[in-house]
Amino acid sequence: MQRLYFIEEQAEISVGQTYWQDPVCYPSGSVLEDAVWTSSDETVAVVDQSGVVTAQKGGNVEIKVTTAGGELEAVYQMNIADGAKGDINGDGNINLVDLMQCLNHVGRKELLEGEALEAADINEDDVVNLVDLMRLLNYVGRKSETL
Ligand SMILES: [Ca+2]
Ligand SMILES: [Ca+2]
Repeated sequence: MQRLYFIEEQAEISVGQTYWQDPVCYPSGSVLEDAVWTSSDETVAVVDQSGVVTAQKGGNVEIKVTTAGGELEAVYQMNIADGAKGDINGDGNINLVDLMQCLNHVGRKELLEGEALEAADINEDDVVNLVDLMRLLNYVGRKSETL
């Protein structure tokens, strides 16, 4: 009897990153042609029909591949780390300290760089400006549940 399984039963990536693994078929045989890939929650991660997973937001999803005829299937768990968006100083919390750092950057008082700059770019448009600052402000001020 043929078996289909993933070597990595669990994988972890961050928001915006992609991941890919093909399942192993035993005994060997090419069963992946026209296989169907699905994600248990497409708001967390989407998977294309080559099995490439793209993380959308933090959470856990199950990635499943089913052979074209539906005879075999394999699943693995995908953990999406929330990334460090908003946590500019990287201390694990998003709070006033981060807000001040963002404010200082936007006000050109103290420019952020590297990972801090990336964490401050909340909407991921490659510039840290008022838009990011406002989102951070609303989040820290609890006006918004999400960044
Ligand atoms: Ca922080
Ligand atoms: Ca931005």
